Amino acid sequence: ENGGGLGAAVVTETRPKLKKPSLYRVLILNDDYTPMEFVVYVLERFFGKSRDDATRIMLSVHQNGVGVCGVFTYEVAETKVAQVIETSRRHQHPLQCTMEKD
Ligand code: TYC
Repeated sequence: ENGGGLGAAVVTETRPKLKKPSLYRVLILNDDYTPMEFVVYVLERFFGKSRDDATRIMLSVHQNGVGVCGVFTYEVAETKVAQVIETSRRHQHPLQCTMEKD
């Protein structure tokens, strides 16, 4: 910056406008067939939950139909959803996972 005396260079500092990324909730859905232990495993493996937290979330989904696994930027959320669905499919469980804007 420089208010500028005669002949002085004028230096204008510009800051790029950084926008915070939108966040997305990753949700798991209840169903009648996926074993409780498999849901706990998925929450530990892909969402870094402790066994206790994973068990609480799984039971809440079992009772309420849906639950939040975590909140992530778009591409991370998309990857988690794909990992859960693919792992469930490989194990022939119908567990479903989706994302929505936070
Ligand atoms: N309802 C399932 C059962 O009784 C357990 C379950 C919990 C399934 C959470 C999916 O996201 C889920 N075996």
